[in-house]
Amino acid sequence: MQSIIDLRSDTVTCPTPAMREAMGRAEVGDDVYGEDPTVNRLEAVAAERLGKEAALFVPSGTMGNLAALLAHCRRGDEVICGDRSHTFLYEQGGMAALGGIMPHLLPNQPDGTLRLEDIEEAIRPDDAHFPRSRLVCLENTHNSCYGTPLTPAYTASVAQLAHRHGLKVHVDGARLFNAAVALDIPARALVAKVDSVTFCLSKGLAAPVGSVLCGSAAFIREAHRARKVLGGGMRQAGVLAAAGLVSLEQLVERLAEDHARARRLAEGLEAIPGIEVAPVFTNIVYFSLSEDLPLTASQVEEALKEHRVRISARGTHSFRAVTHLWIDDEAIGRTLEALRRVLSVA
Ligand code: TLP
Repeated sequence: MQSIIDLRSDTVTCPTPAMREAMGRAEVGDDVYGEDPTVNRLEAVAAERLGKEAALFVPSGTMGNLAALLAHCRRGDEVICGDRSHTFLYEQGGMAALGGIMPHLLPNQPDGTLRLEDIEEAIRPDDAHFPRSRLVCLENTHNSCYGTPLTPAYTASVAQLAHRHGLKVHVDGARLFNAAVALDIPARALVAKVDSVTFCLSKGLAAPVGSVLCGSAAFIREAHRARKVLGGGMRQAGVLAAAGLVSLEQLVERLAEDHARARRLAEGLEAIPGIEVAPVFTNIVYFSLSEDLPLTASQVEEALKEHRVRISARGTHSFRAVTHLWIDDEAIGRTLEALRRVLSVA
C-alpha cells in the first residue's frame, strides 16, 4: 500500500533517525531546578542563533507566545496585533482569557505586515480612559497571509516606531527559519531590533515537541515565571531538547527544499483547470476551487483521502497545503495526480 502524503501542516513531521538517536542518549536533569544540561545547551544555542541574551524552552508555540505576552504586559494592557495573526485567531484568546490582555486588531495586509500608519494611530495616548498600549505583535512567516516572510527592514521600522512610543515588539516566529532561508539571511537579522521572539522546533524543523522564546535576560526571567504558572515547567526535558538541537544543527538549510517543492506544487496546481493558486513565498500553498465546480473543499478533502493524500480545507472552496521534510518530489507528483483525478470526475 502507498504511504500517506500528509500536507495538512509541517507540524506532522516525525523525528528523524538522528533525532531519535540524540534523544536516546541525551544527558538530562530536572529543568525546573535549571539542571538539565541538554535544555540549557539548547537555550544557549538558540539565544546565540537569534542574537539575544537568553532563551527559554517551552512545550509549544502557543505557550511561547502567551508566556511572552504575560511577561511584557499587565492585566488591562493592550497588544496591537494583526486580524489574521495566529495569536489572535488560533490561540483560544489566551491573552484575554488568562492574561486579561486586550487585543487591538489592525488589518493584516496581504503580505502579512501591519501598516506603520495604522500602528501609530492605534497607540493610545496617556489618558485614564484608555488601556495602556504595551506591545506590538508581528508574525514571521505569516501563516494566514500565504507564508510571507517579513523583511528585516520592515520589522526594524515597526520596532523603531514602537520603541519611540515606549512599546515593546514580540515576533511570533513559529516559522522564522523559513523566512531566513527564503530571504537568504541569518535568522538573527530578522529579529535584531525586536524585544522577543518565539520560534518552533516542531514544524518544518521536524522536532517532536517544543518552541524557544528568546529575549533579554530580564525578560526571560519574567517569561520563566509565566511558563511555570502555565504548567510548562518540565522536568527531564533534555530528551526533547536533544531533538531541537538536531533541528538547529541539521535541518535549517534544507528548508529551501520545502520551498522549492511548494513552488512545484503551485505550478502543477495552476495547470489544473478550475484551480486558482495564491502566490507562494515559503512552504505554504493556498489554493481554491473556482465557484463553478460542483464540489466543495471538504468534499475534495474527503475524496483525496481515497488517494492517500491529506490536505486541509480552509473554508468552502479553499485549501492550505504545507510542504515539509516528509514530502519528496514523488509526493508532489502523486498529490497533483490525485487532484486531477478527483476534479476530473466532478
Ligand atoms: N500553527 C498550526 C495551527 O495551529 C494552525 C499550523 O498547522 O500551522 N504561531 C504560528 C504562526 C503557527 O502557525 C502556530 C501553529 C503556532 C504559533 C502555535 O504553535 P503550536 O502548535 O506549537 O502551539
